[in-house]
Amino acid sequence: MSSAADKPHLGRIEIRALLKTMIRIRRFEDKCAELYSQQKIRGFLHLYDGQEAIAAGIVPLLKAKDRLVATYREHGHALVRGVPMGAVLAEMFGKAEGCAGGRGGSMHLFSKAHNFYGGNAIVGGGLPLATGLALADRMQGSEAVTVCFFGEGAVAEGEFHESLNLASLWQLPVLFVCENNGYAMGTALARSEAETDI
Ligand SMILES: Cc1ncc(C[n+]2csc(CCOP(=O)(O)OP(=O)(O)O)c2C)c(N)n1
Repeated sequence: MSSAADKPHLGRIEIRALLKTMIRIRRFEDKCAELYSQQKIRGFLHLYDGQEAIAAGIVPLLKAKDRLVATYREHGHALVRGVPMGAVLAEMFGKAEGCAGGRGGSMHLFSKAHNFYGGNAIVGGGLPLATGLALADRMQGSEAVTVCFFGEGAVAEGEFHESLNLASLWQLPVLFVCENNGYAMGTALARSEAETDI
């Protein structure tokens, strides 16, 4: 049970900054949707509408050395992490100036300079990647933390259980963030998961 005292107390400046970040993501997604319907962006395009608060709230808390792993719904995470908007958009167009050299597209944004490890199209695929990054940091004596965003659809994958087990067993510096939007793409939670209390 959480009480009012447990809730974070944000001032006007912090609240405005959070809202500004959320609106920046939404405006970007709106533009992507427009360009996609004009067939200027090709391939797949998964938007982050309605989930902006998650990236806006968590990503700014990371330090530069920390690492971020996301899913194919990752435009917002990349923007908040500081990947330049032009480099993200160029990636959608498959241009060499894109953050992944134009080879990844919407689902595979990547930026070593920002410790941004995707953009992963495989559901659950980011979890072992994040666990491995955290293990590498541990072995190298780094204090970096890896944050791994994933959808609740990944909970049905074996990789989810393997990754959380190892991360817990070895006490690895990885933070798993489940973005539960109630649907694994078009499949409602109760139709795909025996346990709906994610
Ligand atoms: C290993 C794997 N199995 C199946 C798919 C096909 N697939 C694409 S999205 C999706 C649902 C993912 O749901 P969730 O993780 O909750 O993400 P969201 O609904 O937010 O997109 C599936 C099954 C895939 N990309 N990878």
